Amino acid sequence: MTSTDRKAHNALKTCWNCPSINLAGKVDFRACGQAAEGFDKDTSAGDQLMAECKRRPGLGLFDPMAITFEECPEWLEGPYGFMLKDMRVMILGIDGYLGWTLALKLGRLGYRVSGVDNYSRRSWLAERGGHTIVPIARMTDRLHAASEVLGVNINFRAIDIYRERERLREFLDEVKPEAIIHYAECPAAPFSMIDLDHASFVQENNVLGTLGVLFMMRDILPETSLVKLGTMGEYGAPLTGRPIFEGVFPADAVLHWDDRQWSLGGEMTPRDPVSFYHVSKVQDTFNVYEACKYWWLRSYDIMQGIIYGVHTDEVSADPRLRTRLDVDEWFGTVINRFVSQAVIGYPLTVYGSGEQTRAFIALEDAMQCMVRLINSPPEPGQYGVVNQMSGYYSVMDLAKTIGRVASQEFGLRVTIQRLENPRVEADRHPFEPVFDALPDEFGFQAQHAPEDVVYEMLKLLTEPKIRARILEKKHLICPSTWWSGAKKQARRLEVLEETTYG
Ligand code: USQ
Repeated sequence: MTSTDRKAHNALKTCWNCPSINLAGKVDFRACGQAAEGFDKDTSAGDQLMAECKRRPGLGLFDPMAITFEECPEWLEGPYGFMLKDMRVMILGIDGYLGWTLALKLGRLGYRVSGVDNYSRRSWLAERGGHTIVPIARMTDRLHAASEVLGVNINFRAIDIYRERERLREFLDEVKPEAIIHYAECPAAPFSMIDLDHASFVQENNVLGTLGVLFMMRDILPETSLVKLGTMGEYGAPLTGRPIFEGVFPADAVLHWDDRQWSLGGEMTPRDPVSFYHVSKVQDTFNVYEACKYWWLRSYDIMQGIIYGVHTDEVSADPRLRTRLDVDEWFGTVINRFVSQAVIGYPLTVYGSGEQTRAFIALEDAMQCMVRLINSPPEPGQYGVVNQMSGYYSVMDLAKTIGRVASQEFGLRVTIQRLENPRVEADRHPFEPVFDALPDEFGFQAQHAPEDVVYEMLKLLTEPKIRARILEKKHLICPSTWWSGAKKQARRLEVLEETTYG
């Protein structure tokens, strides 16, 4: 088979995967297994599993496995596989770094995008006196610009998904999204470690917000797929050196103990989170898993590596469409921080030895993954896990790469400093993540290497106005939030001049 006649990754998925299916009353999930017992036996279909299509009611009752996406006129082939015509996608957390970026991309591809946000990311930053260093417009201006520049009309409502559940329920019922993308959580490990109030806030906000969404889906959107943002940090870095599988052990994994052996295939792998924020994601994992089991909801839980970057075609189309970029101690992630530090001549803040290794993925690649997951919904009851990453690197290697690109391409002089590590984390550890599902099952191909993305970031961040915004918040760079509870600035352990690492 050549690449030209290879089928799209989701061509052979069937109505069983499609959110347009109506299973209500036709499949008795309580019977466990795709039991035919509950459907209407008065029909001529006998004991076969039957369903209706919400988009094509004229089909009547039919076998949901009989029609594939490539055969169905509602599914059209696009750049990321077959996509459901005018698919309704709701993004929870649409004002954030990822939510806004995805909204524009989906809108541009022809999805009908709606979204909610309570602007909390903006207020969490304000708590510390920080700001996004890439300026972002107010939501009303963003929406206006999306329509004017890209022709994308987004149905937005300001809602707190945990504290305004009734309003969320009403909006969900009104829009009836066929996929829900759940980004509406507090994403910062250091923020969750500030004190008891912050740890409680993050866990309550994240875990109970998600729990509410699951119950609403049970009640009003049982066929909708949930694409939920988890994190690679749920797994930690197993010191045994065993691979970090995608959520569950592979079918042929075996546990040997005490002269006996058992299959581990399909069992959840152990989690070993690295902050109270990461713990909230582990709790979500179990809540989503249970909801799929009890109510036959369908979900992909995305174990996402650390994101970096500022560019997609859509967010770069107009300054009012830019997505946020945080580089402070609480909300800035490591590559985004290092690049901004390089721009203002601040020695790159490597914590500890810098040998800690993490999974990464560029913003644009992450968006590609999301569209592919939306296009290929799980089956009823399926809790799928993907490790969403495109490579893994040590923090020190990344600092050196950023230093090299900044000095060779932009003439910046970059030093690296090793600081006392405010976190509790192993800095020498094995790390062997498995990340096969997205390329093998969803057709994902990473297209952006760290060097290229860093170059793109430097181009934007060295613009005088943005550089000035980094300088303005320079005092928020050095970490002072310690996992131990200490409140002090991290001490410098070593400085690496450009000549020693370049
Ligand atoms: N680090 C430094 N210097 C810095 C900042 C971080 O050496 O200035 C190190 C940290 O010690 C850590 C690593 O870089 O070992 C990653 O830290 P990070 O702040 O970039 O990322 P993390 O706290 O792990 O969390 C971030 C996001 C979170 C997401 C997670 C993916 O904030 O939402 O879940 O990345 S992952 O880490 O794979 O779990």
